[in-house]
Amino acid sequence: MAEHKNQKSDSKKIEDLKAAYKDAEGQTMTTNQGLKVNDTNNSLKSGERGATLLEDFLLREKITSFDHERIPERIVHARGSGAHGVFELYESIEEYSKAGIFTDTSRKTPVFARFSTVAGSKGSTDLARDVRGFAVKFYTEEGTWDLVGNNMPIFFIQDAMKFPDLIHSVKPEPNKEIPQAASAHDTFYDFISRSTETLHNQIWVMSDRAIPRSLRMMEGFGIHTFRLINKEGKSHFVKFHWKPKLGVHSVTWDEAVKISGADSDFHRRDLWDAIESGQYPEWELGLQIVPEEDEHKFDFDLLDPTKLIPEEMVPVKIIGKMTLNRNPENFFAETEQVAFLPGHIVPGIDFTNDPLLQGRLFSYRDTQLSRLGGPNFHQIPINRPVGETHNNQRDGHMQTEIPKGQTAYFPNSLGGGCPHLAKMAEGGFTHHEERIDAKKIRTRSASFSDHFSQPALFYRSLSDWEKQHVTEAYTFELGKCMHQHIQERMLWVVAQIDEDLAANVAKGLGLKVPKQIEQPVNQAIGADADVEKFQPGKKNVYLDQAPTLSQANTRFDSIATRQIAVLAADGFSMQDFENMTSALKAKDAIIKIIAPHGGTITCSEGMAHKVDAAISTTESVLYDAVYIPGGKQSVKSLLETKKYIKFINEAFKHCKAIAADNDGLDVIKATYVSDYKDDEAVLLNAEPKAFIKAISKHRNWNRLAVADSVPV
Ligand code: HDE
Repeated sequence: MAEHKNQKSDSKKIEDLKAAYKDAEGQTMTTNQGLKVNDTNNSLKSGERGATLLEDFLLREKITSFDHERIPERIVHARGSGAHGVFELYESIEEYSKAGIFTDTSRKTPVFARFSTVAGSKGSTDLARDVRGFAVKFYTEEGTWDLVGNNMPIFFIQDAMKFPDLIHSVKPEPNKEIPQAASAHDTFYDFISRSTETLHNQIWVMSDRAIPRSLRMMEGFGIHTFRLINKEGKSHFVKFHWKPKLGVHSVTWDEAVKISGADSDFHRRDLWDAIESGQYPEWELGLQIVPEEDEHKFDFDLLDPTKLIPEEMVPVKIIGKMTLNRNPENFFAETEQVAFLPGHIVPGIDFTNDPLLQGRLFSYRDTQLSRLGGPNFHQIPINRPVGETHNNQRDGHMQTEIPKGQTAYFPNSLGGGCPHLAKMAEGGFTHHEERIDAKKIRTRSASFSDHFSQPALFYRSLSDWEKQHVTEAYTFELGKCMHQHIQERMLWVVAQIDEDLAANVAKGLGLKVPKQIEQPVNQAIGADADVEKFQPGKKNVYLDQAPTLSQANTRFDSIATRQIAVLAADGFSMQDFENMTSALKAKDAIIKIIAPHGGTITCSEGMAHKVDAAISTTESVLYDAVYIPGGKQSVKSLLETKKYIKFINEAFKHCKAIAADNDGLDVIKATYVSDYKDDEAVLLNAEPKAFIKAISKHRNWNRLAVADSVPV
């Protein structure tokens, strides 16, 4: 079978999947029974123009298969993209965990990662303002471990019992099925403003984290506190972090809205193309480890999934790296059918009593039963572990294995006692023994009642431009709510996080922040509970700022895979082009020639260059930076094609780096950019290295005040 260029296939899991690959190259068409097919275009009829006959088994097989192609989409995280890869450990952490994946540095553990939006349907846009799922399946020697996380370190709610309410509130409203893939509507804010535990995750969704530039440029978090268990059975608490090698970068809301129209597959395409071109995305795995003895030393409860442990309090220890190096062969078979279960763990990793995690341990297996049709979903190739599996579970829909022998029970003598149980020394799994002495009770711990301190810490830790984006996001989202009482209640709630933020949003909405509202009754408790006891307290400042929460402090050291739009037409200066693009390519940026038409254009040296996109088929929002080489004839053509001016103005508005050389400056003169020649990311007749530096900074946010006034 022909291998894709640049795709790695040296993992045990890929070898396993290959057994399921089917390649039609050079083959004859057959039915599912192996009968050779001679005509697949015409049904069997009584006469040339006659009715189709029921006898036509070829028609029936083809149409029946088609009729049943769809399976239920995921109830949440329906839209996603996945890729294969490998996890490598830098150093053993046997002091904390006995898991092979955390102790054996010689291993290359195969992984499959799936990234997703949460609220939208399978066909919705990639650039919705939303949390992103970040799920990784590790096919380890000791069994499959699924780390099913998000790109934000906290969650909306504290108890699984509320999940259906949360999701019903954010999904399209049930009477009109509007809006698709958007939290900006009444039911969501009705729920949010009455469940103040949601505020921390909600303010992250208002931040730029909810509109990533690329799936390759976002962090991942396991969210819950888990446990690591070492050989001696000692437990440490742990939070899992994924840190992208390319840094954490986002687009602006104006871009997100426009990208949704220009290319709703923007993230999916970006991930696919990067892997296809051999620019493998990489994330480092980091751990925040907390000794059991320190469980109660924090101002928040470690079991509360709406709280993060600031890295400034417990640093992240980097222990390994995930590289995604192979695209799926088939979207449905792999990305759609992959089933992640937080309950899939291996010896050395264990759960805590986080009530959200506990509920997830039930939900994920349950949902696969209707999504994938029965209990044998683990036999689907993408879900199979790399090691052998043996037990006495039998039958069910779509059983594809043929278990041999007379016995399907334990204990047995007729089957020689097999499969036999594993001793702990042989890797047998046992749960961490936790002493529990408690009443059975339906309630919420009072230690979960601080709802305002961490959203406030997050907001305080942001840079000015990030704060501006949060303000604009709240104004937009609440502006889409039709009920004033919901808007006002949200304003009051936001004021508990930050009064200036609430006041600025109120201004945009043409409302006032109410001094008082009906008490924000913490509806996380039962009707008969002591309401006063469970009210969220006023915000508490236990850390002034956590700089690691701000994207202003991420990595800015690479322009790899950045898409550079080169605006050129026939007659462009080959010297300018070569000088600039060879420097950019040396740093792994991707050059795209945007010409007035498709096909090829001819440079000043008379050579033909392939056009990547005609200006009429593309948009500025799809690129990271713009370069205009000189060449009189080229520049004249660009000026005659008005869309170029819009293209450049829009790049300027979105704070992108713009460079031009020689005659290319005439194009700049026709745009808003010409008024801002001193801007640090406007490079006119500058050295390529200055342009590279500007691109590596992702955006020139200092331009924001000016950029907002550019009318495109
Ligand atoms: Fe999920 N979630 N979730 N979730 N979740 C699902 O499982 C659920 C939560 C996350 O790419 C579903 O297979 C409950 C937190 C990801 O296939 C479902 C609760 C976090 C994915 C489900 C949560 C996540 C899902 C739907 C509250 C981050 C996509 C389809 C107790 C730590 C995985 C499926 C993929 C998918 C239930 C909360 C992440 C219904 C009940 C917290 C990344 O089982």
